[in-house]
Amino acid sequence: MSAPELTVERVELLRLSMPLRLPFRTSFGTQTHRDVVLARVDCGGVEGWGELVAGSGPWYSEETVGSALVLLREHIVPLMVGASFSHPSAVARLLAPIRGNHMAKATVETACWDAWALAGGESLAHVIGGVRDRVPTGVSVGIQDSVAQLLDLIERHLAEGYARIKVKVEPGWDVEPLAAIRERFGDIPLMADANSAYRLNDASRLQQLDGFDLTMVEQPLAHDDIADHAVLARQLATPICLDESLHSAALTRHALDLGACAIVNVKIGRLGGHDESRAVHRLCVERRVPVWCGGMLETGVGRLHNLAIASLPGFTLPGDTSASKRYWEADIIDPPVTLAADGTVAVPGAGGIVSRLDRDRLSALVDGRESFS
Ligand code: OSB
Ligand code: MG
Repeated sequence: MSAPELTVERVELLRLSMPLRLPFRTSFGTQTHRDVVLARVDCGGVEGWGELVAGSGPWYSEETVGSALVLLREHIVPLMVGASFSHPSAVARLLAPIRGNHMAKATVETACWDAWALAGGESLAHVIGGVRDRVPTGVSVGIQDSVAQLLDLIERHLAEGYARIKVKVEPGWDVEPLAAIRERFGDIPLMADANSAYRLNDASRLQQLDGFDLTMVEQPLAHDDIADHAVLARQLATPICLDESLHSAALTRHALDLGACAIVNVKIGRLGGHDESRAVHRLCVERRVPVWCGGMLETGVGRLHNLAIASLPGFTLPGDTSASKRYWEADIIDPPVTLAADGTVAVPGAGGIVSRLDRDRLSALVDGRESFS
């Protein structure tokens, strides 16, 4: 394709709060809504959109909506306004001097990819290396008040067609619910996500999960650990997938070299944007390590970015790229993301995220707007 040169003329940050249809409980807490920040990057004639995926508090990672807004206002957006780029990788390089704060950076980095794809008349998925127009999709099911409730919810999701079930676990909500799922639903594709709820001396408890033939157990140990996961991996038959611990392609390489994980969860926000996500994908393809696209309860904007990255060839496992209605009464994109009966979701085509925005719904929800030029 032609490589358009774009200049960032203006960056807008929009704030909105969206109630989740159901509270989402993990080992680190219960979420009832999302405080969303969207970035609109105006490149004169084309615009790109990105979403901040940080939580309201520092429970999944150190970053929060508040910390990201400070970084965006004081450090990230000032570097962006007036900057020109002929390829979005230049944006990642421009932001590289800012350490950490990956979710804050990804908010605008992803928006620049979206604008650049639009300017070139291509789909975002195509320009980042996607090869599929539909991707298999699973669903992440939170901790419930009872096993009966959990089974009901899973039954509904299986009837909708989801290609795999991921259940959140923590000590005391692990062996019993997983045994009940296997008993009720047989050999469905099943995995568990602990969000760092265990310690290395819980290894014998985690060994009990080996009886359930899980595709993987995600992030059993500390959010910033790689070394203990490598020790644990040698004591488990179930493959370990890392989520929280992996913030870059380099850290992913260290984790793979140490044997800390056999599967990698790619989250664009955690990695700082599409550029680093592609680097993680390249590494994992080279090493024949399966990757899949995680989720952060995104609105349609972040969801379309996730679906684009999930269309790359190495994403061989179903992602947490569920349909809009699994999260929202009404999404901010139109049409919303929907699940087909075969368990797949469509990858967005050309036209940019801007062409999918539900402008009326968005204006009704936005309760704060800052503009930088
Ligand atoms: O650990 O994957 C996680 C949601 C918020 C924060 C962390 C996680 C999750 C999920 C939900 O599991 C994934 C989704 O459906 O967006
Ligand atoms: Mg996870």
